[in-house]
Amino acid sequence: MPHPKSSDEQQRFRAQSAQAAAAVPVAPKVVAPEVVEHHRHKPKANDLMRFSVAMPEDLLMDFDQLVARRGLAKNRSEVIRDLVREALVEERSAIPGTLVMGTLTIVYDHHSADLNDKLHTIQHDYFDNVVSTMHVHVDHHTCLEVIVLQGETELIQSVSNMILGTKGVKNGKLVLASVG
Ligand code: NI
Repeated sequence: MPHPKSSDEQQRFRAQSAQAAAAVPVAPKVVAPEVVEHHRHKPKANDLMRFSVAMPEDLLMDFDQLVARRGLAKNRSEVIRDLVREALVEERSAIPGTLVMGTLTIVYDHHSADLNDKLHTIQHDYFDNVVSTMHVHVDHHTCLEVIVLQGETELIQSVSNMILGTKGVKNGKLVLASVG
């Protein structure tokens, strides 16, 4: 088409172009959302990302033995992920005000003077935070107790320390799990 020169010609050209545009039906462009998502290749939070780790050979050999001990379902990546999660839970559990669940396991001799009473009193004083207690009579003298605790981390740790510090408790350990 020759280039229009006069303003009349330009007007005619525009009118023709508008007619031509109106005559051709334009199909609405439909793109399925999942196709758009696929083409973006945006990494999602749970996508596995690769990175390389450098460590001394003897540490790596020890680590591989740990991986082997954790069973056939685990490999280096799985065990590293477990260790990272464990470290994060521990760190979060240390922040005051964080809600945690704790399992306190203690071993004690029930013949120790007043020990059962003392342990009972502590658990009744903090009944709001004691979810459940399992008592196992290990032998004639020894008892094992698993106390499940719930609440703000500093309170759970101080209740645990009270129990662990009670005279007659032979040993014990608190394990915290972050629930937030
Ligand atoms: Ni017992």
